Amino acid sequence: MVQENNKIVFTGPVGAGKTTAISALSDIPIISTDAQASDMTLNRKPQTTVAMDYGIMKLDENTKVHLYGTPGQERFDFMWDILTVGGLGLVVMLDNTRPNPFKDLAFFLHSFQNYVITVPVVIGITKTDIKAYPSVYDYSDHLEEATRGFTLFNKIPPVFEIDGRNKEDLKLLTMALLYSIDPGIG
Ligand SMILES: Nc1nc2c(ncn2[C@@H]2O[C@H](COP(=O)(O)OP(=O)(O)OP(=O)(O)O)[C@@H](O)[C@H]2O)c(=O)[nH]1
Ligand SMILES: [Mg+2]
Repeated sequence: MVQENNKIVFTGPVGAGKTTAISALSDIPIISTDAQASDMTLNRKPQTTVAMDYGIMKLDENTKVHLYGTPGQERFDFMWDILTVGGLGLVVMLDNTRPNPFKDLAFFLHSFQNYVITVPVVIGITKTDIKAYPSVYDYSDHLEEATRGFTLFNKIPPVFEIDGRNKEDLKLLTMALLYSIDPGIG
């Protein structure tokens, strides 16, 4: 029987909800490297990922999607390149309540530039329940500027408004990525 293994990577700034998302999606207890954040006021949450998150989403009996989450903090960026090896796609999660989420978009697309020129990317905007603006259309409008100097593998990546705690929202986001990797998947 054919076993299909697919690996995707979740990235984005501190607090965007990467660890929350992987634990909501995973069919196994996630492996996480969250540690007590040294500056709680900066992160507004007690824990932060220092190396990676890992979970598995089972699409059917033979198809597994390996979910890897990166640390959001730039000081752990040595993990970013390691985690993308063998990956088939990227989820960029952005926190709508951050001071400059368009800058975050550009920063993460640039940081993962070598990856996203070869594999598709989807974008999920979280915490729109706390702050409704900017909208998904505003993010789409900023994509050209955010990718100046290189061309994304999927030229116009979809942008979704999601709740990082909501499994159905996360499934939609992940399936959008998986279908752009392989329309026949699942
Ligand atoms: N109100 C609201 N809270 C959310 C949403 N998505 C995620 N959260 C919360 O925001 C926090 C996100 O924390 P994490 O999942 O640790 O964030 P992370 O992206 O892994 O952060 P680092 O590992 O520090 O880079 C959690 O407390 C979630 O419950 C959302 O859409 N709305
Ligand atoms: Mg995390």
